[in-house]
Amino acid sequence: MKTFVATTVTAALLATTAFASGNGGGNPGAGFLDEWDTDTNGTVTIEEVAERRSDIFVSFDADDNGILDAEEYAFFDEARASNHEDEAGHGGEGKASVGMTLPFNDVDGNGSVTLDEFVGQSGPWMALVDRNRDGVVTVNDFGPNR
Ligand SMILES: [Ca+2]
Ligand SMILES: [Ca+2]
Ligand SMILES: [Ca+2]
Repeated sequence: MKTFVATTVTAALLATTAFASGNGGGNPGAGFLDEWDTDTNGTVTIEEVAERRSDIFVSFDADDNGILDAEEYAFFDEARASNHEDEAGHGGEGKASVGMTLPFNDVDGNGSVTLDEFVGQSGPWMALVDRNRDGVVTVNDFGPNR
């Protein structure tokens, strides 16, 4: 009887562990939706992206002049690097981080990024991530390439 009980407990523990890891950071796209789906309806729209990008811009524009200069952008790069260390390697999320870089957002190539440039790149950035081209980003745009 003792053996039977021990086996049951072990199986239960294994099941819990499997569920926990399956539900965590290993879910392709989950981290992206956590960050961008502000009304948590499972769909990231261009409006949500534009609004969130504007918030992000403002929080890194340390001197409030409407421009992320190279120095401010360096802080932004650092913040993203520490935030997303655990998410490296998911195809869609890799593209998502490209869309946050200075070269991607500095449309006129003058070395700094204005709020207009940053928010204006919402569409091109979504196009990178929106793999099935339905105009919104959902978990369907992540996961293994098929
Ligand atoms: Ca949404
Ligand atoms: Ca600034
Ligand atoms: Ca610029």
